[in-house]
Amino acid sequence: MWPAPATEQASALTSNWLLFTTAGLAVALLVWGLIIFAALRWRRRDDELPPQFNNNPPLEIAWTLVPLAFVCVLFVYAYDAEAKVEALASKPSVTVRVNAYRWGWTFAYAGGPVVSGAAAAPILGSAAGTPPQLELPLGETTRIELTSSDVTHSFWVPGFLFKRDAIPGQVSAFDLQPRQLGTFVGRCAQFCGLDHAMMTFSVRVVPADEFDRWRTQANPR
Ligand SMILES: [Cu+2]
Repeated sequence: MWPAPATEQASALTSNWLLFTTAGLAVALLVWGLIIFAALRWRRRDDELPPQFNNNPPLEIAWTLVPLAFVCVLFVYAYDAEAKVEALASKPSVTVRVNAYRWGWTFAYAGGPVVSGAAAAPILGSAAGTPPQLELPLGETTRIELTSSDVTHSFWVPGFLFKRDAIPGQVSAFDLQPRQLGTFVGRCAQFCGLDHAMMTFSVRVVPADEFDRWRTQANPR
């Protein structure tokens, strides 16, 4: 039912999501309950009106302050979750410069290697490529420095509950600390032209020693 948080950053979002859903559901049940109660209790039986009243300050203050308190609490928790997602480690283990272009991705690891690939089945224009794979070490912090070399794209890994726009001329930095092994789907989430739908990539999370072996092997000497 809930997407399993595959990174430390995603776990902050999952808890926030649960909190918002629970709070929303509690409010919904109360409102639905009151609607059903009112509809049954004061349904029309004859031509008499049910008891009428107006101007009830305590009631009005309550239904102003209680929702306000609710929103304030949710704001604090959402702010805290966002701060955890946005936080940048002082010393990330790996740094990758990610460049999005029409219609592919380049993952340039600081110190090598550089992995690049384009749309597998482009509709027009460029030749078919192979969507690239972003390799990440489990449990370590990888700094992504995201940019674009043409139009606005968006780096989206649904399994990480993470999406960030790739904007030409700007570098957006974020950290990913995977806590689950496996291969995850990645896509461009910002419509960027004809082959936008084909602009995919994958993310593979491997144990740290395997990551080091991959890196040594992929690095031409
Ligand atoms: Cu794109």
